[in-house]
Amino acid sequence: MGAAAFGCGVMLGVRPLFGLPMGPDMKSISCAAALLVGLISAVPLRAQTTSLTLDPQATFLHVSADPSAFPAAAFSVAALGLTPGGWCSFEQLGDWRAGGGFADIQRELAGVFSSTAVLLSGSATNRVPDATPAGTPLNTGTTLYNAEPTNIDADFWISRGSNGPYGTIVRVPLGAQFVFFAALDSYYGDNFDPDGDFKVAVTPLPAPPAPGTADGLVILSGVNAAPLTGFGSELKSAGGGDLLTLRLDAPFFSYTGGLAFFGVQIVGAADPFVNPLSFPELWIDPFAPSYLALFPSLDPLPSGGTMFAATLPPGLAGLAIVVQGVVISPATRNGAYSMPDAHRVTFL
Ligand SMILES: [Ca+2]
Ligand SMILES: [Ca+2]
Ligand SMILES: [Ca+2]
Repeated sequence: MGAAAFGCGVMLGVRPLFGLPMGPDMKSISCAAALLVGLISAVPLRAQTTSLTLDPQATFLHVSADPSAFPAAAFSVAALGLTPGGWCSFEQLGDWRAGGGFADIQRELAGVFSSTAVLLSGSATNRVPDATPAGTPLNTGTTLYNAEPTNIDADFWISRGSNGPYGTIVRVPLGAQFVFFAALDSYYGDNFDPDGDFKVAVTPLPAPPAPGTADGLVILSGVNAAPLTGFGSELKSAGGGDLLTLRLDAPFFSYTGGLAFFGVQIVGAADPFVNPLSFPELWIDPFAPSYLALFPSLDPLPSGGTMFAATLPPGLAGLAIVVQGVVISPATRNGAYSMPDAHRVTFL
């Protein structure tokens, strides 16, 4: 990636975000794991991608009989250009090695926000006592030795293995001032990264046009192209003869089997996004005559999500569709439901 490098490994470069090209003015900062909060706050970061080098031996999870595990560093939310209540993406770059018998291919990463930089010792089950929940929940397993539980409620998926996804979009929780990162493993003392490429890229983002709950359910849309989610993918236009592809997915598999619905609301091309019901993240009304179901209401969400594709007929100019879905599951961040951002396709 990079062109010019300066200072503490600061590099200029262009990098895709979930398949979407980003602007040429992004900066990424690649400093050693020893980079401390005060040091990164000295670098202008707003609206830029910051790449933090991570140590796969470091964790915020409980450890047992693992004396070589390191405490995870606390990174300042403000120094990363993030704002509580605002939006950002996290993406794992590179890979790490889970021990001597493993290759340098691991792509598992989690994060957790906190209102303080306090990280308790590895003997505590919940080492982040001031954690502020956000993102897609994940269930971590037990320690390799003594099989002690490690799961905490507040942490979130960033990267989930060799098949991805390798990144996520999160709404920074109110009160969050720090964020910790951890490779996901049951024993940390033997982890290492021989080529030093294990990093997390953090990018502040504007709020989506029609935000959802930001905890793991996503809409993907595409016009004559593979459907995409994430920043810049929410608004599209399409005409007669175009192939429209719409998908609802829970890419971290957190809600597979949850009862879901997925559909489109037909609106006027100039109509704004509205919340028709009493849920602030719901941008469709599945009870309205203008709602068209693409997935049977309250059927279990399949692994891999559900997809709809059709070639558009002519004569739709002046109309648009709002695309959204819902999954009902106790595994969601609010314990009841997850809603993705809504997408909108305007017909030409
Ligand atoms: Ca590596
Ligand atoms: Ca290991
Ligand atoms: Ca957890």
